[in-house]
Amino acid sequence: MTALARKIVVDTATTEFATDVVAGLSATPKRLPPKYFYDERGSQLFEAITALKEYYPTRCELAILREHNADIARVFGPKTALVEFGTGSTRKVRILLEAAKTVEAYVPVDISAEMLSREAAQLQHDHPRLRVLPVAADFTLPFRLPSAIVGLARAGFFPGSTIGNFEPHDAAAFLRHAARMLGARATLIVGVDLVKDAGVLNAAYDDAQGVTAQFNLNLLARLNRELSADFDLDAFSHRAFYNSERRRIEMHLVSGRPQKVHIAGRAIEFAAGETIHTENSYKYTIESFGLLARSAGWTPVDSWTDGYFLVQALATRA
Ligand code: AVI
Repeated sequence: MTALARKIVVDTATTEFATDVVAGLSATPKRLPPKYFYDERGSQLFEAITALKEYYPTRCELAILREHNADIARVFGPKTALVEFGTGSTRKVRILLEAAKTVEAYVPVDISAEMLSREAAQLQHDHPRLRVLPVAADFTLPFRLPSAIVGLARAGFFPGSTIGNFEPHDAAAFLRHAARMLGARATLIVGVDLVKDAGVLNAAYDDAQGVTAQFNLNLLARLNRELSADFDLDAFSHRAFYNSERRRIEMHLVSGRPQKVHIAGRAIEFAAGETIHTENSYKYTIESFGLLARSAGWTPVDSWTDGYFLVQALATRA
């Protein structure tokens, strides 16, 4: 290998980001993958969203977990390893662990190795008898579970209604993948946002303070920062609405005028009023989520709800 060849380091993450963005903005209608919301600023804005009075899902899920943690914990068998898919913060699993005395090992799985090791170390400190075994991986793809959990029963935890950000066929594919990862006689606890009054849903994704608008627009700011794009943020606005036919919140960025934007050597044209579709957040009923889970090899075994949000326990067959 020549000295020059050794110096060229291909940043595959940036390349994939640029490829996804150019593909999405060249499609009709234009779209961007929601996973790119979560740079540092986007993660801070999402945290701020979870504290908004209009954004009920986090508050409702935490309250359900607090009220029913003992019942939820009863779903886990003796000597269990609990695998959390896409951990981020350990705030929710801590509530479960308080009651789940049969959980002997906790496996947080997240792509962000830095946050993962910080959260895992703190949790290990607070639960010295629990085996905390972090895995840095994309939780939507097959990953290797730690050999230290061999012999333990397996349970999964997927809170936050993240399942709603998947298209339904991708949600089913994720549930099948979780079933394969956890194996026979496993259980899975999933947080699911429920279909409800459109006014409540619209307000949750278009709050009065405009935090969700900032979260949506940060995607364009990120493209300017990381891919040297030249989006004029004042020329785009946030639009979120409940599509009752498809039972989903749609988030878009609307171009306020005809304009041309440059990104990664391409010129992208926008008509006035043209939108970039940035996110779907699907809402389920207890029945529709049960059907989805059954189609993916899970059986609903118990559920807890306040009418707004659902914590659903699933089991794989023996
Ligand atoms: C992460 N996810 C479950 C959030 C949701 O409610 O779909 C993302 C979000 N988008 C706008 N507000 C919150």
